[in-house]
Amino acid sequence: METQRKRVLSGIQPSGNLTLGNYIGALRQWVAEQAVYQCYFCVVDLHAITVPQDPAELRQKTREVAALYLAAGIDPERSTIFIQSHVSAHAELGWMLTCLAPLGWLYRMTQFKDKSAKQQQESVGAGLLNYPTLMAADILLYQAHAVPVGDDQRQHLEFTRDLAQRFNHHYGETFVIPEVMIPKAGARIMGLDNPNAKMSKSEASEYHAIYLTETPEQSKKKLMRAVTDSFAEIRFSDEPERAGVNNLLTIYEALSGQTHDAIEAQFVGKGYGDLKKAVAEVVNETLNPMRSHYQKLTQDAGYLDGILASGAERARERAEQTLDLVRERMGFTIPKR
Ligand code: ATP
Ligand code: LTN
Repeated sequence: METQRKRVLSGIQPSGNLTLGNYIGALRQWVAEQAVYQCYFCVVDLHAITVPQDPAELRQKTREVAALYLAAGIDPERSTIFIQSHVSAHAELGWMLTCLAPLGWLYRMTQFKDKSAKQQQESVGAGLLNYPTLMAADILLYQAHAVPVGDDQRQHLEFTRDLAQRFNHHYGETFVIPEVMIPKAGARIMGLDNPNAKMSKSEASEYHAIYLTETPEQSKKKLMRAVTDSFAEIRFSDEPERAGVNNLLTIYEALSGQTHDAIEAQFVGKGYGDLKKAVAEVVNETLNPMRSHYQKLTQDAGYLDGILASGAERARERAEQTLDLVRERMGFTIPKR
């Protein structure tokens, strides 16, 4: 098992079709980090069931997300790709950490407040409250130094750091305290139909999100219909009334790699229609190679299965090592092997 390079871990829930937000906020960074870190990327199916899922669909989405990791450029020779539920240590450490996590910390999580508000209070699942302790287990099992995520996960990372420190304080130095890694441009891509809400894969409305696996025509159509404003002025802005145009500019910035000044200069004297066309072009230029790679992968189920099997094996090796250390620290007997 390699120990020299620093480690990265991240994951995405198989709770719908991956969006441009998932790509810009997470996946794209992961691809770049493979050059520097020893990387672990998992499909977090145990997190997806914190809200109701259809079993057949969950199984299909889990494979789809794993295939998209490959299509986006995660290299299984360099990085470990696996499915969270294939490595039982996640659920085990998740439980141990749940017993250490103060309820007050869990109730304070904004994701819990948002997602539980959408359900009948009496029937909100306990898993939704415990979501962050399972996420902490994902990260701490691999002694990850860095966790690349979008801006919405900042609070969960703070929680993970606090819980790791609490563990180290109670039981002695055990866990690496992980750093959050948030992209400079595009850490929070907004919905095309409502630029004041985060673009999310589990939002059902038709014109909300760009999906990685849709056709270029569908992406273009949605971008051409994106909500803007009546100012007729193309500039970056944090005013809520200009959030639609700002979101389009942010997507353009993240995918073109140009500066704010260069982008604003490029659109002087142009209209929103020109901006939308330019964004659609750069979005499709970025996604099309991934789309064709994904199509090829769907034709070879055996190849994906092989990668997931060897990924789970590598992940288990690292995770079990940490779990033994935790067992030792917490006073469990270590199973004979
Ligand atoms: P759900 O709607 O099911 O909660 P989601 O679309 O928010 O899902 P997650 O699986 O929760 O996606 O997130 C996977 C990764 O993608 C995380 O690192 C998250 O921060 C990032 N991410 C998700 N949405 C966006 C977005 N709109 N902009 C930037 N990053 C995002
Ligand atoms: N909560 C994350 C998904 C997630 C994750 C992780 C991200 C679960 N476990 C570990 C990074 C590291 C989300 O994006 N909603």
